[in-house]
Amino acid sequence: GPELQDNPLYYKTFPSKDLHEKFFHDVFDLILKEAIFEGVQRDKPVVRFKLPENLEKILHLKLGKTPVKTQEDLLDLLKEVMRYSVKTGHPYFINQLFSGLDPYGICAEWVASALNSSVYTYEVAPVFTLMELEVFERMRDMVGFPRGQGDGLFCPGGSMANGYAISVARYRKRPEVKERGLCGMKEMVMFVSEDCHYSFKKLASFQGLGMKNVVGIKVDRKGKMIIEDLVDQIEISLEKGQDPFMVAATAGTTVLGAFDPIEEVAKICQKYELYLHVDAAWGGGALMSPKYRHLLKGIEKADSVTWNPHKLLCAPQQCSTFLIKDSDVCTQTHATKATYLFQQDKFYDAAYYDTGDKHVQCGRRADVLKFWFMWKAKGSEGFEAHINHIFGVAEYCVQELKSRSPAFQLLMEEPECTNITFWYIPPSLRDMNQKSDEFWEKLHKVAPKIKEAMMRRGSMMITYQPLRHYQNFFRLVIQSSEVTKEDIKYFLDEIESCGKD
Ligand code: ABU
Repeated sequence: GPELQDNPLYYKTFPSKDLHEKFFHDVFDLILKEAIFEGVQRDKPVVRFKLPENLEKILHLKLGKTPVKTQEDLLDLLKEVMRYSVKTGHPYFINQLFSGLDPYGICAEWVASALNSSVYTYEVAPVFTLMELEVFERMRDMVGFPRGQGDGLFCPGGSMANGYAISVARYRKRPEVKERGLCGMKEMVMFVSEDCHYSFKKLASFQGLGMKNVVGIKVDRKGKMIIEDLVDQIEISLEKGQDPFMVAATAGTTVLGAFDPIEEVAKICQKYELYLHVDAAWGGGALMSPKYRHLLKGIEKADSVTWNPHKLLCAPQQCSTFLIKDSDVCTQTHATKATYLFQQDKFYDAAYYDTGDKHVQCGRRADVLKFWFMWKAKGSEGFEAHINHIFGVAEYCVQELKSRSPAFQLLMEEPECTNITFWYIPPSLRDMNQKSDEFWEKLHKVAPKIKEAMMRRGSMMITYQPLRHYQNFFRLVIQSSEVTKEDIKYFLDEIESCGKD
């Protein structure tokens, strides 16, 4: 092709039909081939793994003063990006709490990128502002807030949504913090399950509350918060003269997929006048299914909820929401009334429709579009069918693991969500005493080795971790409706194959 620098338009930040139209089509074809259709076939690798020092040599990452020569060179760079990136839409990517490739979600994501909106004022993002209002109302209906009332925020990830809960709960208890800060105040304390997401500690630190004021409540065998310990810890905190202000229950813990007993937690919150947040970032999608929504029984009693449609519902990253029963408190907590953006003398109802000031972020992508568009394309009944399918495959996976004993041993015999946790026990360890330290020390090293082997083969990706007193175990996560019972057999066969002594 012609040299880029020879074209007088090469530096322009605006598409030119002459210079860019074919390029757009070429890139689109490339995406369809490498990332959407062919690249995620079962006979193609999930990853072409290279160690960083080798990958650096393959990729053309260095930036310089002059542009590359031609648009063909630019296409080659994108090919490289796609070739060496993990194919998270591949059915054999069961590594994280997101996966799948929703066609409508992805198309909507492209539209959002092309429009390049920032959803802080109605004047800049009229369609997305109204769309957010509709989506939040429907999500609050699903949660069960009375008449779908309240407010909502799209957030850059579930961690930030949990951070909003901390911020709003603190404001509710001590509104003076907004102006004066924490100086001279009693320690404000919150309570979470010991298996909760790490974001609570991070955001408590970020907001000046301190990580030690996030008190971990013991969990039972199933990974659920123990109510008696919650009561004990609240009493201890009061005796110490601290200022308890919030409990965060989890609906679908990150590793075990456990659901805390929200209804019972709500009763304790009512008794001690504590704010109740439910982190349903992972498990929230189950609300779409009448068959599985009982897992979140009592969630309607929460003051606020984190729910990430990019997890169980497979919306493209990122799609994280913070839903709250109180319509005004997000604005009261966060608004600073920047006069250059949120002018109150606009010709429409800016106090209602300019939603940006209730956020901590300023610029904000239109994450709403992908979820709204998916909802239009599937209806709630499509989401219900998706949830029922993935929970069904997860139930099959548990049976398959049981049938492969003693090679596999479940950690959670009856997982509540679609994360299935288990150990693979290689032949050489099968006759050892499972009560001995030596057995567990050896078993701890097995999962990382198998993970390395599968990454180098590119055959699949599944994560492992230790948790509390449990040594390294696998967590298999199903959220893509593309995953089948045959795939489950493949996963277990592949783990056995990588784990041969
Ligand atoms: N924020 C939770 C996601 C991390 C995971 O996939 O385990």
